[in-house]
Amino acid sequence: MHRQFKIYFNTLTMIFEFKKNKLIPLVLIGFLLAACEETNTSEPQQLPATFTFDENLAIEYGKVVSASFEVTAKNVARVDLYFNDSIVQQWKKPSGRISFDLDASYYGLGAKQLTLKSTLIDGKTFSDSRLIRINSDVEPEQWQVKIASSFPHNPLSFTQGLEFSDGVLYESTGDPNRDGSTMVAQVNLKSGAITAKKTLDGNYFGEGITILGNRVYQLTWTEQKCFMYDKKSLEMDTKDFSYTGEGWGLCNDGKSIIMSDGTERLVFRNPTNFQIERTIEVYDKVGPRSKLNELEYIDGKIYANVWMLDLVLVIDPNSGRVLAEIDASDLATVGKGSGDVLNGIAYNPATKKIYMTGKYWSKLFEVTLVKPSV
Ligand SMILES: [Ca+2]
Repeated sequence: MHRQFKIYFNTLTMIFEFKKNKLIPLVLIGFLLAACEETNTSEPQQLPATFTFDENLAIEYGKVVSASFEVTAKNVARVDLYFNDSIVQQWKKPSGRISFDLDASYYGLGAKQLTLKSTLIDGKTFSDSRLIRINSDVEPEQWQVKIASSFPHNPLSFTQGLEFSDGVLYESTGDPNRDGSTMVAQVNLKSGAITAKKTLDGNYFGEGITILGNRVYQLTWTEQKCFMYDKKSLEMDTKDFSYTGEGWGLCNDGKSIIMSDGTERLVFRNPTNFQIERTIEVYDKVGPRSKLNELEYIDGKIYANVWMLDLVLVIDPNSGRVLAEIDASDLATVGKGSGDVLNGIAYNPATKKIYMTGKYWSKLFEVTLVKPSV
């Protein structure tokens, strides 16, 4: 099948999946487009220079890997190798198979775009790209949790955020039934009682919270709004922030708001304007760790609940390396009941105590972390 035709065919198949009721006109449009391409392109494109390795090449941070590309055309004036947006190497009039070294230490962990841009003698340019992944060089430690204390937790709370500020426990919830049960609340730790709360209507699905200065920041799942409240009165700010993509979990390091979006990415944002300052990609030795949900910043590390697993990751905020995995399945055994997944981790810096719970759980636990003895 002709390459262009195949692209349109695949596109049509995808559209069919999502919009079956509009299939017939789309099929017609698709075939018309394909027919136009068939007549306009006289020859299949063969790139003058191509990588000799497949997509998703994985390299461990710190390692240097030998890679290569093949020059198949005779009229290539220059080949530039780009790592994301930067040229890292250049060859004049290359021919045959060219080897080069990929130094994974040069860039941080995560998915990177490697692009081979070839320029012909007549000035035409062609690009071949591969996604490569730089994995962590650290084997995560395996930690356990031990229950130190058990407290009641409101079993109607679909927990999305949990954090202490000045000794007060704050909790945010989502709204799976779209009935207006999204809230930001102050909670009495010992009784589990909600002592103050502000709710949003069913148009908003609340997500994580974090408290910086006197402000509570609250994400929404798909509504792309971050709402803010006075942390004492819970009075909502008149202004809010917008962002692109989904909102899942929040924490802060005292300077930046740190946000998860359900992927392996954690974004650091300026608390005064919510602009992105930097992004880390969370990786272990095998690859990306996605579905990062509720977050907590404890002693210079980011702790992240992994959605659908009874697992919390301990992450280096500078590199994105997973330093440890905390198996919290013992908590689920005792606290989950008929509730949903583990989600909710809070640290009280005044007492140095860590608390965990889950969505619709009837219990909230103070836990101690059991690390392997050295
Ligand atoms: Ca938290």
